[in-house]
Amino acid sequence: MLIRSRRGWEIPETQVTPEAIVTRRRALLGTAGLAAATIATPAQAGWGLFGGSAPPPPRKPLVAPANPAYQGGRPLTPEADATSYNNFYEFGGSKSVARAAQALPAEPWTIELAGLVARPRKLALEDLLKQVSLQERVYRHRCVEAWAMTVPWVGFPLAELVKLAEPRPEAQYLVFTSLADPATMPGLRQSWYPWPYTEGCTLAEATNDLAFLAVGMYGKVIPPQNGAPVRLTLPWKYGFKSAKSIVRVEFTTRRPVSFWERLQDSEYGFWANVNPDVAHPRWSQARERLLGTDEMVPTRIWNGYGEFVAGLYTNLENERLFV
Ligand SMILES: Nc1nc2c(c(=O)[nH]1)N[C@H]1C(S)=C(S)[C@@H](COP(=O)(O)O)O[C@H]1N2
Ligand SMILES: [Mo]
Repeated sequence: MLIRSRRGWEIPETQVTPEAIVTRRRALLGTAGLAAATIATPAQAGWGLFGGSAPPPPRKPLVAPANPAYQGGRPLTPEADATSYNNFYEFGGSKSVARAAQALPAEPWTIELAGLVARPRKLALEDLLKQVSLQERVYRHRCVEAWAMTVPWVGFPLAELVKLAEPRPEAQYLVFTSLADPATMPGLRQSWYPWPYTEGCTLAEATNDLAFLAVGMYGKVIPPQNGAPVRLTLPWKYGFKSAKSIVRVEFTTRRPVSFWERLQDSEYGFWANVNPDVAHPRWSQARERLLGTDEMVPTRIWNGYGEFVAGLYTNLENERLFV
């Protein structure tokens, strides 16, 4: 295994993982050694994690017209990095979950539309895809842990799903639920996490043009580790808001409490909009590390998407919009 010495900018993974939980887990396991074994090293993040004899299965092409309004503004992250350095706690707490995630049962897939909608129902993903405008958008993604990537997603605006759902006038929030399948997801055995993974946003955020549901990346069907077969991308918010492998979208009047918020509200709030000037309680958010090159670049407010979304927040001065 490659051992690389830590560079000055690197924050120990114990500080940076969305884990107050690291401490709690250490207490539970009783030994620091076991806890350390769950922490990813940079060397674990490559294709090597699939093992020399077990290459990742080839992905089917999925090509859609590029939407010129969303070009990323940075060089694309190499596909091998974006698809091998992941956060997907259902498959484990390290970044190297890609191989384990190959077990995700992504086909067939249905999404339940629930709560305050005209007609609560289950939609087959393949039927849904016939009713939306599939397109490619290059988005920057900023994880709360201060790494970032730039990815060509194939998908459709979340607003199109909202329209199909026909929310009732009282609906104000959307709640997204990720698959929780104990048979294939070893992370679910870690019972101190509030499974299933859930996230939420306001109806106004969901119908903003930036909010996107991805079913592909790099011109191919999205791989399991990145949230197959359908995951959210809310690129002006920290990455944990972008729930993977979504099985349910509920419309509600009450603001949901999401997975990370339930674990540690002071560190992972409901809004979680990107802002370099509002530090995470345990580290600075001023800069971010680009997957692939490890270059450090300044973080921008709203992850640089203010022209699209800043207007959503003008009457919310009393809310904790950024952590
Ligand atoms: N269901 C689920 N969705 C999730 C997560 C997760 O652990 N489970 N991690 C989140 C976090 S913290 C980030 S940064 C992104 C990572 O997406 P990627 O693996 O495609 O880079 O997924 C988000 N969505
Ligand atoms: Mo993240």
